[in-house]
Amino acid sequence: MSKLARLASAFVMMLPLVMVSMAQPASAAYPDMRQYCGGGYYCLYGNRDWRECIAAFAGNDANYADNACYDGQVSFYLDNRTSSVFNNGFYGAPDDIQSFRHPNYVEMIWFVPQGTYYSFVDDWCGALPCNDQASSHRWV
Ligand SMILES: [Ca+2]
Ligand SMILES: [Ca+2]
Repeated sequence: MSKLARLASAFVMMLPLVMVSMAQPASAAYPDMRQYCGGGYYCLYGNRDWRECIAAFAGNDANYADNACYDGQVSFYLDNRTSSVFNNGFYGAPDDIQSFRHPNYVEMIWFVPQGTYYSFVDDWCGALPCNDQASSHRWV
């Protein structure tokens, strides 16, 4: 099947799902939390589509082992948990983000330009999975 045909059939299959989700929003319990990412911050989320366990950073962080995230209460350690991100940094270098698999900026797994958000980080890293892997980040 051609790529276009695959896309078309995937789109047709999505339509009933979209209608179901409009009638019964799953977002009530776990809303899209991009709106809680303030200007100047790099925000990380524990689940896809910017849901669950938000953490926001104005600066660099060399090790997430001592960072919590907010999920209605401040809990759940951030380390090795990130599934989606939003770079809401202010325009003007350094305003892009490098995220790393390990503490101390070792092994970059994704790059997020200023003003960009990724609904699922695995779509933006290399051959090795990067979901639930991030342990540090820095502005560049
Ligand atoms: Ca996750
Ligand atoms: Ca890690």
